[in-house]
Amino acid sequence: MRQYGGVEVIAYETGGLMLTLYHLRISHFCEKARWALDYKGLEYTSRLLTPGFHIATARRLAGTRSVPILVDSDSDQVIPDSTEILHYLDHIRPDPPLFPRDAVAATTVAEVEDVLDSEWAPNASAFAYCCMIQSPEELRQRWAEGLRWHQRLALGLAMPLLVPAMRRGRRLTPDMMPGYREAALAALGRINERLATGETEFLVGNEFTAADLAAGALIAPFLNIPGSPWATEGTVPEQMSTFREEVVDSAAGRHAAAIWAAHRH
Ligand SMILES: N[C@@H](CCC(=O)N[C@@H](CS)C(=O)NCC(=O)O)C(=O)O
Repeated sequence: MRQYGGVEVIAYETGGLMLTLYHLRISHFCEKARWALDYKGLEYTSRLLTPGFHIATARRLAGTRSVPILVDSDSDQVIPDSTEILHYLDHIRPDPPLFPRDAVAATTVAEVEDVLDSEWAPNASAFAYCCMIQSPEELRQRWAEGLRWHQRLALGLAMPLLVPAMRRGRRLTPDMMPGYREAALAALGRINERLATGETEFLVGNEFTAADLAAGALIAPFLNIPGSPWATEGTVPEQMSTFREEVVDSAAGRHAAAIWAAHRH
């Protein structure tokens, strides 16, 4: 058994690969990595982390503060960042590809993925957290899903510190919401434009690529898809339901829903 930054990595051997994914359940960036691993048919050990405490694990493993992080104990590689993970998986399991072999198409995929990663996802997430953080107990319940008893206990104890730290650190205050919303919808508009000019069901070319996977994973949290980690029953704050409606009614939202239905098994 090998050690990474003091953390024991217990991995199953799968065709010579020993992969462990450190992730959070309701994180859309983590969904990108989970989906890519499933798409490649790769088995992996799942290390579900406790929100808040995941930052310390990320620091120990990769010197970063965010997840997902993939550890390949076969090659002693630690890969932080969802996009890097997708590239790494293409490297170790080329088929089916996530990035086209054609260089021009691969550049376009990377550009579309970047709009989703850097413009849509952080703003949409900040907007959603501005809403959720107004009800810390509901947020705790959502975060607690899938965690083990000691993780739930730690989360419950940490919540009174976590909530104000997130409000300050990630600027999750009501006055910031219009800016996050506008930036997220502008990014969505760029994806809509791309879909309007496309001739196939995919964002780039006529094959499923990392661009479609990123759209599916990063937009799905706003589509309330039954069975997804983000499905909620009951009412959500009005600002959130209006935002969700705009996403659901957009070409990008419809694309993400179709991609999820067809490709997220
Ligand atoms: N660019 C990174 C972003 C990952 C990210 O923002 N992860 C969030 C969870 S959704 C996180 O761990 N945030 C902790 C922090 O940044 O403090 C990726 O693609 O993996």
